[in-house]
Amino acid sequence: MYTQLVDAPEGASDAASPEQATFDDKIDRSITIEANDWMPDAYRKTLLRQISQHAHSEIVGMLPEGNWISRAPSLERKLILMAKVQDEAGHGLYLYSAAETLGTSRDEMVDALLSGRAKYSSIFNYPTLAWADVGTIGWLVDGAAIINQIPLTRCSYGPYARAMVRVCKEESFHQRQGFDIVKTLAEGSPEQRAMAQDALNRWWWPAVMMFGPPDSQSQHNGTSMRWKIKLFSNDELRQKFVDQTVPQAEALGLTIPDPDLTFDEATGHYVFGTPDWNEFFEVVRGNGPCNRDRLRARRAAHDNGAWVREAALAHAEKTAARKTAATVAA
Ligand code: FAQ
Repeated sequence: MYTQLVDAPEGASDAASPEQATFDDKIDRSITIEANDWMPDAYRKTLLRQISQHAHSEIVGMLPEGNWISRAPSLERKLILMAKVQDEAGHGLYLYSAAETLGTSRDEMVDALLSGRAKYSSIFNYPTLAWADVGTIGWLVDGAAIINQIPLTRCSYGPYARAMVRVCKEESFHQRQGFDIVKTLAEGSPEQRAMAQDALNRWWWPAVMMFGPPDSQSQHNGTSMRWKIKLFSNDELRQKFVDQTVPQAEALGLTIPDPDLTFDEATGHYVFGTPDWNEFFEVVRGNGPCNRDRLRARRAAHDNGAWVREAALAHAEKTAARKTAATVAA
């Protein structure tokens, strides 16, 4: 019953209620919480915050790579990249749907993103300067996303956990396509190899920081882990990412830009340098290299898509009216 100890003012008054006891018991026994189940307000708020931020990340995350669809070096690469970017839109939609089950509408969430009130992943505020960046995003960013998201398929909230199953399968294809691009460049001409190394130099630390602030500065690790929304802390996942990715870089013959990186035989883990956390917090505050561009692009996409939403609504109204007329006639 340790979930009753969660430091959550909104849920505090429910601590002794039968609903709270049932909720705690389900969490303790790893039985998923479903949309219609009673849940503490603080649990609902935390989930909404994380799932909506995650959805926004998928949608904003289409921009750095979408930018390269017309410039991909072959028809095959264009097709693959287009499918990948389209998958990210799908992930955003599954996640908005999962978040809607918690009682907030998609319009409200999108409004929070476009008005700049909502957060999305820091990683998507860096520019894609060369084709190698597209490969590096697939390799590192989708690689990091898989490590972060596989545990989410087992998280305590059913609609989120189920949405993550398909997302993770698709992310795994994305990671492989990225690795394949980087491998092709790494095995190519000296210029291509240099392009791959340059992209790794620029994306390594932002990818390491994607997992969130260090555990010592994470506000939500404690509560989210007790509620089994997060099954691992930010630092635990970051370590898994480094341990998994360094050998991949070695296989590619590329160098991780971290002079402090060493393998600790005793623990079986890599020891790595300290990321520039000031940079991370600046990016999260909206002052990264591309924050303003990203929001400008999303606002323009939303405005340009207004006619599609209007048409879909008009079609839904017509279909509903026809159905009602048919029912009345029958
Ligand atoms: N960027 O207390 P914590 C992808 C904020 S999807 C911006 O540790 P938490 C697929 C955090 O919100 C990538 N803000 O927070 C793809 C909180 O602020 P708040 C997204 C960040 O939630 C690939 C504050 O800092 N993935 O890549 C970041 O317990 C390629 C304190 O932090 C997910 O969203 C950050 N990196 O842990 C798409 C996965 N980190 O809300 C296209 C689900 C932290 O109090 C192309 N989310 N903050 O104002 C999670 O696992 C968690 O939410 C964490 C953060 C681990 C991201």
